[in-house]
Amino acid sequence: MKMTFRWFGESSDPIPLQYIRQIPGMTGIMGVLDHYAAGEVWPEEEIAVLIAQVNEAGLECKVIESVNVHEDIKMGLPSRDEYIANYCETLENLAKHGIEVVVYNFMPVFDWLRTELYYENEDGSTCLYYDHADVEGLGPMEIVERTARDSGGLSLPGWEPERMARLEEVMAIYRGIGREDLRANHRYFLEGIIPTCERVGITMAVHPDDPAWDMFGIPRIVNTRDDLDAVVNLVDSPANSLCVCAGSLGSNPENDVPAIFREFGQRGRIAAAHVRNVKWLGEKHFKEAAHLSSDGSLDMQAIIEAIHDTCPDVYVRPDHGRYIWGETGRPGYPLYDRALGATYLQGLFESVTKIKGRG
Ligand SMILES: [Mn+2]
Repeated sequence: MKMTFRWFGESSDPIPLQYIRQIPGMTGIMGVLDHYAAGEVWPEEEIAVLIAQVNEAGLECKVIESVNVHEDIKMGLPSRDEYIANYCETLENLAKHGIEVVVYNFMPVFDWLRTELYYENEDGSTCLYYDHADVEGLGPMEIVERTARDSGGLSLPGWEPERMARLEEVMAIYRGIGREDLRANHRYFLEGIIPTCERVGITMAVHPDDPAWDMFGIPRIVNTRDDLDAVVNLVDSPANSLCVCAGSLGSNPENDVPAIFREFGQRGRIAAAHVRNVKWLGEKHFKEAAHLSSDGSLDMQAIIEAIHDTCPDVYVRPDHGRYIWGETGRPGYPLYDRALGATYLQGLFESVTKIKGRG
């Protein structure tokens, strides 16, 4: 298990690389050039600067999260071919600098979605929180405005302004797109990029939808075990793999998260993993708990044991965290609580390894 940490870059992440390096067992970051809009080519020179910065701090960067997929690709518009060609160019540039895995998602319009970014827990810590009843009374534009307001001016991954600017136009197009159409568009995208991935040695890792159900009547197609099976079958290549996210899949109690890790790990199709906990509060209603099993609803030991048994060398990161000890920053991406998560997950891994031997 290679422990990594999401880092947004020097100009947009308040957490210095040196602090990340000081977390025990931390070997690398999952990096991004977040000032490029979906569809733009990432220039090689800037990728080189990012990798050099990370290496100088004593860390490695083998995983990029995310290279966003342009909405026209998801909608299957004629302009998608141009954006797929750009995507391939970015992949080639990344491969020249040692990138092995690229995480992306195929969520229409909205990336992750929460109804509160700083929900206050009994102990005074805050966490990301979601209550579907809250969403039902609101239109998509109201959710966008509320999320922007609550984030205190910080840019949020997945909520880039250029994506939100076209919201109404895009929502109208999606009303005519069904699940199978969206899956066909996903297949078209993968068929367009996987040959490049195979040639340059990059593995694509799709992140599940978060939360794991349809939003605003628009289908989402990466929610369940069967959805993940469908994705890996769209193009049957190891370069077409998964970023299994415990918290996203775990938002739906019907998903058996440890079993999903075990199955797709055995099938050799997990290229990256996000390991965090959620606490179910009711139907489509949850909060993001601390990583510890007893703080939430997921069995973190079973998840780590599945990773140990089936994909022990995978790139893992603690996913989101709570805000504790007076820290402030980007919603979901604190230093302290993610550091606690990283050490806890490594403790579980060490324990399984000592009991069972190396995977
Ligand atoms: Mn995740």
